[in-house]
Formats: sequence, structure tokens, C-alpha cells
Amino acid sequence: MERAIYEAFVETVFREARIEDCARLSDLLATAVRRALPEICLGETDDGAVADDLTAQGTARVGDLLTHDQIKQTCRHFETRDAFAEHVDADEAGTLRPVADLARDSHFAGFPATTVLAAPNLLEAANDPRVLAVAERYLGCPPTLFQISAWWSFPGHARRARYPQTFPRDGKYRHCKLFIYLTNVDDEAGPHEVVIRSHDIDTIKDALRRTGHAERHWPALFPAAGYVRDQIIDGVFADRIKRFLGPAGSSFLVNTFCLHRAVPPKSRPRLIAVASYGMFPQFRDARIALGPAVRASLASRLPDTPRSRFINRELIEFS
Ligand SMILES: O=C(O)CCC(=O)C(=O)O
Repeated sequence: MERAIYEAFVETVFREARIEDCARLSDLLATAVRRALPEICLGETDDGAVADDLTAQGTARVGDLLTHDQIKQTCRHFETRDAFAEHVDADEAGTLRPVADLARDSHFAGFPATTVLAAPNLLEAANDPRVLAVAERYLGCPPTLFQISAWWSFPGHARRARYPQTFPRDGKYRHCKLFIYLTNVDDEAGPHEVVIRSHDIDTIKDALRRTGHAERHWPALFPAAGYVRDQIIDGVFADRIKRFLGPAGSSFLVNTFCLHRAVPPKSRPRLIAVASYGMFPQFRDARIALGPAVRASLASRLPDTPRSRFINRELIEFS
């Protein structure tokens, strides 16, 4: 019960807070987590530059997390699994269907949380000590890994899917996502794009001024829910869009409060996995979908330490 109150309180605070106050609120929350759990915090690490990039630019490369053989093994797991016509497992995801069918009539084939967590190597990659160290330094406290998703995006659609093929922002609380391409991604295969520094208020004000846009466009850049129109992105941020291309295995971290999107694939499908880290759990759909038996079955894949228990408490039930 106390946990539910804490989570609801933190969610409410960030929902109600002004954009300008969220960095300070995130700092305070990080301090509180560190104070409550000093024994699981990391000391100094060598990952400062990567975390600093994530803080300043909103994105950072993390290097290879999976070997060629591990990628093949992970992809093989998804080959025979059914999926939803959405990109993530959520209440509204609908019924499960074969991926080959979804490729014909849907933008996406998103795998259920149980299928994703059962995939070899993804849970381990999301717990890679380098990633966790960067996430911790960036967040200011040990991360909470609250979701891992994986989905196919398919070419061949006249219209874009609204989410995530337009430019959304995720929540105002400090968080980041680890993206791992499981197929080769070039311009044809629907790369991920981020508007660099679009989390930063001074950068946005400066971009509005430089491009001759009045401050009245400000609210349109922070939609309470939804997407920023392409005209605004093109008009204000054309020189700030970073496109991530790379072979299967390429991994990068993104502060997805930055404007970001998936470019719709032109001729080749893309398989991606995404792990989400925050200072408190969000999107509890995944936890609920997993259920206690699956959560318990995952425990043997990770070290049973206080730090690992804390980071993975949304997804894993250690005995
Ligand atoms: O598929 C993509 O590249 C974008 C996904 C996305 O927007 C997200 O996970 O927040």
C-alpha cells in the first residue's frame, strides 16, 4: 500500500509540474532514492562521458551489447512467436496473430511482454553493467528497469502510424530508453530519429528565435499527450534531427522526453528491442502482463544481489 501511494504521488507531482520545474524535481527524487538506498549506489565509474552526452544531447551511443551469435539467437526466438498489431504490449493491443499475417496488414508486430522477457539475451543486455552505470549517472540514482519491448515495423503503408511514427515526447520525469537494433537499419528500414537537445528549454527557445517562430509555438512543442506537427519540427528543428543507422546490434540510449520517432520503413522491415529506465516504475502494464510465475522464472538469469533486485523489481520476482 505504501508503495502504491509513493508511486501515485510521484506520478501526480510530475503530471502537474511545469516543464521548467521537472529537472529540479527529478534531482530531488534522485537524491531521495540515493539516501534511501546508499548500499546499492555505484561509486565513480568510467562512463561519465557517455552519461554527459545523454544529459546534454539527449542521446548517446553505448557500443555493442550483443555478439553476432546472440543477435541470431534472439531473432530466432521471435521467428515463431505470435504478436499484436501494436508496437508495445498494452491493454488495447488486441489479439495475437502470426507475424507473417501482421506484416501484410499492420504497421507493427509487437510481442507480448512474456515473449520479450523469455527471449534470450535481452534481459541480460538491459542489465549490462555499462548501460546501468550510464543510466545511474544520468538519472542521479540507481535505475528502475520498468519495461522491455520488442517489435517489427513493416513497410508498405500509405499512411504513417500515429505513434511512434510521428514526433511524440514521453513523460516529463527523468528517464531514458535503450534501443537495440536486431536487424540492420539503413534509410530504407525505418531508422530511429531524435531531435537533439529538444529536452532543453533554452535550446528550444533559441531555436524558436533563430527560425523566426513566435514564442506562441511553445505549447505546441510540449503537447500534454500526443505529437508535434511535422511543420513545426521541419520549421524549427530541421538542423537538429539525428538519424540512427547501423548494423544489427547497434545500441543507443535516448532521453525520450526529447522529440523522437520511428521513420516508417520504405522497403525493409525492422526488428527492435527497447528497455526503459526511470527513477520509479511507469507503465505497469508489463508487470501486470507478466504475472508472478513468469516473474519468478526470470530470477535465475541475473545475479541475486540487492542492486539487481532493486533495478529489476518491476520485471522479476526474486525468491
Ligand atoms: O520505433 C522507434 O524507433 C521509436 C520508438 C519510440 O518512439 C519509443 O519507444 O519511445
